[in-house]
Parts: sequence; structure tokens; C-alpha cells
Amino acid sequence: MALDLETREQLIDTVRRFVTERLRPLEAQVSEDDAIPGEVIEEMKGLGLFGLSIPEEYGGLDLSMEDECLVGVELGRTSPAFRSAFGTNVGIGSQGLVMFGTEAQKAKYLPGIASGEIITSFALTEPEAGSDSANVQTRAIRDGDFYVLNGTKRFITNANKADLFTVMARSDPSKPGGGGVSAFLVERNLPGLSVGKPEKKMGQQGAHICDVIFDNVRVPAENRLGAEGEGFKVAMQVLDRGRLHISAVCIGVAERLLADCVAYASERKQFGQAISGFQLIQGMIADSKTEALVAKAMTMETARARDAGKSVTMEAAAAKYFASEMVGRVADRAVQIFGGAGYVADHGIERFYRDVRIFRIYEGTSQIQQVVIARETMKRGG
Ligand code: COS
Repeated sequence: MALDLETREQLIDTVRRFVTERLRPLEAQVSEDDAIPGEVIEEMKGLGLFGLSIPEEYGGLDLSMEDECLVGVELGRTSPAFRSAFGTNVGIGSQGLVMFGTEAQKAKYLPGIASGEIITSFALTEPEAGSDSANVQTRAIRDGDFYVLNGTKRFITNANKADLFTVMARSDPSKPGGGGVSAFLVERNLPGLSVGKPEKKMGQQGAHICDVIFDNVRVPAENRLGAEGEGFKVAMQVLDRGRLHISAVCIGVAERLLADCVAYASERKQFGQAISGFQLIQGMIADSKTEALVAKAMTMETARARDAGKSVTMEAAAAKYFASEMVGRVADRAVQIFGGAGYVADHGIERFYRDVRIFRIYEGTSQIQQVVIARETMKRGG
């Protein structure tokens, strides 16, 4: 649902203040501790952040894609790990259920997802199914009123906290590729489901990814999401949406880094003047600003097209491709503008430089976005 302009302004203002006053002062500590304080998670719940995209009837804010992206930009103005705490509930962990769930499935899970009582996770990736996500090897064998799941999922965001997984598993081994894959809502406490230790990562400390192992996990057949064999399409449509959300976060990080660069360059003196007076510094700021504006225009236009009911697979891939590459360049220039101060930990610039690297990889690598863009462009004839 699209918000009226006043409500939208109020929401954005609330999120901006929360980010500025509450989250930004905690960035270094969260990175150090590799954990977000429990009271901050409770405040996020109170603000409704876990339910941004969940329909109102189930207790969420039911934001349009455009409004969600505007909020995503605000959330990008701090360490991306904070957003990750509720990012799966807003995006890949809930949207399969929102788009393809039965009334009974939605009534059972969505209120808890919207409030943050249920943490969700999206289990598609496997050791042999990363970019080639149709090559899912996890098996789902029908046994009466159950499916029995066996296999291993890898790099699953929020798996260590998740109560509910959307799991893609092969229900028909005679069909290779996406056609033999079904999606399931799998509760964490089912016997045989275990979660590995969080991986040590390059950045985004405070956000976690783990293996999820299924050892004869009996999932009630009523927890299948969508029709049998439709699981790959469920996953792809969830990702179409998720890619726009990630684009918005990339834009927010770029805007944050630009503000940091402008402040630092105005203060830092060399050759007897603030370095902001030097045109080579200005050139870097101009390039970063221009690219951030382009990414924002693409992302918002695509979000509005999606809200209008258009298929945006190609445009969402293009937005994610450009925005994630863009924020990599902006972070690189930020280190350059800060110089030695950007390379040491004190200003947090090197931390952002590491944090943004994953944007070019998760929810589809840049190379996968290129494949999606090229295929669709060739299909359309240009
Ligand atoms: N929406 C709806 N349906 C889609 C779709 C989309 N965005 N993308 C593909 N499909 C459908 C196709 O229409 C096709 O259906 P039919 O068999 O009925 O024709 C089916 O899914 C298979 O599609 P395709 O042939 O394009 O599959 P490929 O194996 O070639 O792979 C890519 C497609 C590479 C685009 C896909 O595997 C992908 O996105 N990989 C990256 C996955 C990813 O983002 N992983 C990140 C981890 S999850 S956080």
C-alpha cells in the first residue's frame, strides 16, 4: 500500500532519527562484538521494522516497494549489519509466504514475522548451487502427509536466529533444473534440522550466515509453499524483489559515505587549505554523487513500475548490478579521500569498504545480474 506523503515523511523521519541517534553510535561496538545488542533489536521491533513489507491485516506496515526502498536508503546510512537483523523478515525470508502462501499459512506465520517474534531465513544456496541456483540437491521425498528433507544449505543469512526457513528442495529428481524444485516453510524446531556455526566473514560483523543441515526432517505437506515444482519460480520472484531492496541499501551507504567524505575533506588541511578545495578531490566527490543519483533514479523508477504491477526482473537486476558496483566504487573513493585515515579503523571507512563488498555477491552476483539483463534484453530485441 502506498503511504500518503505526510505519513511517508513521518516514517522516513522516524527511521532517519533512529539510524542517526541510536544505531550510528553503536557501529564500532557492533563490529567489535559481532552482535547487535538485544535492546536495539527490541527497539527495531517497536518501530515496526520487522514488518515493513508484511500486509496490514497481519500486523505489518504493508509498504509499497517505493516506500520500502525509501526506507531502505535511510537504513543504508549506517552499518548494513543492523538492517540484516530484520532484512530477512522484510525480504527474502517472508516474501515467498506473502506472494505464494495459503491463507492458513499466512495467518499462522505472518503476524509473528511482522512483530519480529518469528525470525525468518531463506534457504536456497547450497555447496553446489550458488549462482546455478536451479541445481538444488537438497531432496524432498513425499511420505504420506509429509515431505522428508535431506541436504545442506550454505551461507544462509540469519540461520542462527531463524525460527522459520523458506527452503527450496528437489521434490522431483527426474526433472533437472528448476522444474523439479518445490518450496517449503520449515520450522526451526523440527527434529533433524541443525544449524552450523556462523562463518567468519570479511565484513558486516553483527550479521551472520551459517550452514543449515537437514537430516530426515519431516515437514508437513501443508507447509509446501506454492504448487509442487514451483519452488524455483517462488525463489526467483522473491529475489526480484530482494534485489531492489538491496539496491536501496547500497544507495543509502553511498550517501552516508559521501556525507562523511564532504565533512572530512572540508576539515582536513593540506598545502595550507582544506582538501575540499582541490579539484581532484572534488572530481571524486562529483563521480560518487553522480553515480549515487543514477542508482537512485533507476531503483525508484523500477520500484514504482513493480508497484504498478509490471514485471521488473530485468530492471531489478540492472538496479542491483549498478547500485552494488557503484557503492563499491564510492567506498573505494572514500578510502582515497580519507587517505591514511581511511585505511585505519578509527573513522569506520575501511569497515564500510569491507561491508559493501558482499552487495556484489549476495542475492545474485554482478555476473548473474548481467546474465539476467542480457537474456531479457535479447528477448525484447533491445
Ligand atoms: N520470475 C519468474 N520466473 C522466473 C524468473 C523470475 N525472475 N527467473 C526464471 N524464472 C523461471 C523461468 O521462466 C523458467 O521457467 P520455465 O521452465 O517454465 O520456462 C525457470 O524459472 C527456469 O529459468 P531459467 O531457465 O532462466 O533458469 P537458469 O537455470 O538458466 O537460471 C538464473 C537462472 C541464473 C537467473 C538463476 O539461477 C539465478 O538468479 N541465479 C542466482 C541466484 C541467486 O541470486 N542466489 C543468491 C542467493 S539467494 S540470497
